[in-house]
Amino acid sequence: MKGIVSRIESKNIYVLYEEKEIICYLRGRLKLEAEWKKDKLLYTDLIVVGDYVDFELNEDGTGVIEKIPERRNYLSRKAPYIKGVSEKGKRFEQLIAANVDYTFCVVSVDKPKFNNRVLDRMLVTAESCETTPIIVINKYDLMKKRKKDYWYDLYTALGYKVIKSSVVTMQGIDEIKQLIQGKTSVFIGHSGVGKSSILNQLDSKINQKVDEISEAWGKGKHTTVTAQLFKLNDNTFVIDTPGVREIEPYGLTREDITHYFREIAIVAKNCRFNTCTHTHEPDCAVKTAVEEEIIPFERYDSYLRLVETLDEEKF
Ligand SMILES: Nc1nc2c(ncn2[C@@H]2O[C@H](COP(=O)(O)OP(=O)(O)O)[C@@H](O)[C@H]2O)c(=O)[nH]1
Ligand SMILES: [Mg+2]
Ligand SMILES: [Zn+2]
Repeated sequence: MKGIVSRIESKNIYVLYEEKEIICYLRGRLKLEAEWKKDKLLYTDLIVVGDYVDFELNEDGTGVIEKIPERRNYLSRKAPYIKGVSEKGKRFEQLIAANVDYTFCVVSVDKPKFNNRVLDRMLVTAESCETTPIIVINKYDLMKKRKKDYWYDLYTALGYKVIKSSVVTMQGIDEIKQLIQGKTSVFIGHSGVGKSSILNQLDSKINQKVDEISEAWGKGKHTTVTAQLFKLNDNTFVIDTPGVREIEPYGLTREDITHYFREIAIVAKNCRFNTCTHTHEPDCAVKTAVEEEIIPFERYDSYLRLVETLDEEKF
C-alpha cells in the first residue's frame, strides 16, 4: 500500500492512507542498510515528512515500511551543532521535508522583529534544494506607516513572489490559498512569526496549536514540535514545521551562495578577478554596485555574513 508520511515521532512514522494516519515502523533491515548513511545525523532522516512510502499492514493495524523512498527533491538545513556527534565542528544535514514544490519563507513585520538575514538564509536554503521560495511577510497589521513596504518592494524587485499577510486582517490569506492548490508547500520560519496561525486559516481541517502568549516568541518557545503534513485534497499538501533558531543552507560553497544572491551573481561577472570575494579586491563590481545603491546594502551585508559562516567551518 502506498501512503505519504505526515509526521514522525521518534520511531513512529505516521503514514496518511485514505484520510487515516497509520503508525508505521521501518523494517530493521533498512536501518542496517542505511548504516553507510552515518553522515546523516539522525535515524529519522531515513524517512521524512512528505515521503511517499510503500508499507505492509500488520494485523494490529500498524504498518511496516519496506523500502526507503525515492524523492523528487527534499528541503534540508544544516543541523544544529551537537556535541559528540558533530566531529571537529562539522555540521550535518538535517532533512525538513520531501517532495516539496513551494517553500513558504515566513517572516514577520514585528514580534519577532523582521530580520532580512534570516530571510535570505531561508531563500538560499529553499532555492538550493530546488524548491520555489515564496516570501510571506506576516503580521502586516503591525506595520508602521513609516516603514511601509520597504522589504516588500526590495524582494519583489529581485523577482521573488512576496505576500503581505495578516491573520488579524486576513490580508493575503486568499492569495496563499490559491497558490498552494495542486502543490506540496512547506512553511518555514522562526518560531512565533505565525506559520501555524496562517495554516489554520487555509483549511478547516488544520487546527495547529498557536502560541497563546504573544511574548512567547521572545523565549524561544516552540509550540509546533514536529513537522506535520496536512492533505487538503488529492494533490494539495501543506507542511507546518517547528520554529528553529537557525535555518542555514547545507553543503554550499561560496560560489553557490553567490549564485543564489541573484543580483550579486549578475554583477559579480564584471569583477576584475573571477576569484573575487567582493570584500577587499580592486575593481570589484559588487562593491561598486553597493556604493551606487544598485545592490541594497542589506543584501550585501547578509551575503557576507552567510559566506563568513562557511569560513568558520573550515576549522
Ligand atoms: N498581530 C498578529 N499576530 C499574529 C499574526 N499571526 C500570528 N500571530 C500571533 O503570533 C504568535 C505566534 O503564532 P504561531 O502561529 O504560533 O507562530 P509559529 O511559531 O510561526 O507557528 C501567536 O500569538 C499568534 O496569535 C498576525 O498576522 N498578526
Ligand atoms: Mg507553529
Ligand atoms: Zn567582486
